[in-house]
Amino acid sequence: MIVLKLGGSVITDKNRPETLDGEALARAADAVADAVTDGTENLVIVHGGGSFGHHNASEHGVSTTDGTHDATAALEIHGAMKTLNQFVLTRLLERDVQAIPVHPFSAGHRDEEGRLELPTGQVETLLGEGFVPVLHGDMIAHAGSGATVVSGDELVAELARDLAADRIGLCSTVPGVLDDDEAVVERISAYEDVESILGASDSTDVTGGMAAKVRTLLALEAEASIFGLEDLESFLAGSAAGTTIE
Ligand code: IP8
Repeated sequence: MIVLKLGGSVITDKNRPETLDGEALARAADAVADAVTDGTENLVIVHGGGSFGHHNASEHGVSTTDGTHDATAALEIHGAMKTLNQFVLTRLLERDVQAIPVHPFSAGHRDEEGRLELPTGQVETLLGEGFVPVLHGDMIAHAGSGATVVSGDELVAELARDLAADRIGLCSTVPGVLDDDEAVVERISAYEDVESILGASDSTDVTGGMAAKVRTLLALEAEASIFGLEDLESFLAGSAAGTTIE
């Protein structure tokens, strides 16, 4: 089973609110469609927000930890993410990829400590029936805090753990984890390998910076790759792409 995250900044124009990067999304959809045609099965896609969702969330002061009890605010953020999700689905369906949305707001919740609980039976069943489930960063019910944001990266980690993923791919705006000379680091097997490049601190990095991504991926069983859009095809074909985290 493969979990593929399409970064929000890859498929949207981050400088303009609610604007798609149509070309990048089409390229990503082409790569997925080619992989499916070539026999890739058991693929789950998760996408981030980019210029969708994030500005609504910050307007309402909502984050992964700060919640809202205002349903209108929650629905505005959720609505923006559903709009982007619809664009992603449409591009996939146009290419005969049997994509089905799974909206985390209607599926999971966080407990009082902020831990994410995401039932994955629907994703597993959709995979078993030959569909490609497409999840996205979203709002989520949060015990004691109303509703908070759940990021695509959190969903990737949860899905990979729960469904025992074989491979995880994060398609990003950079070609991998870069060293001080901007060269792609090929392999990371311990955080100490890259601590000097990414920094030792966790605290500034709760919203999905590279350090947080690497730490999360190191903690997972499955092998993970961080790569740019130009490497999506080779990742899906089973080749090494960008930085491999094992
Ligand atoms: O771009 C963001 O998901 P992410 C989701 O993966 C919202 O952090 C609602 C802003």
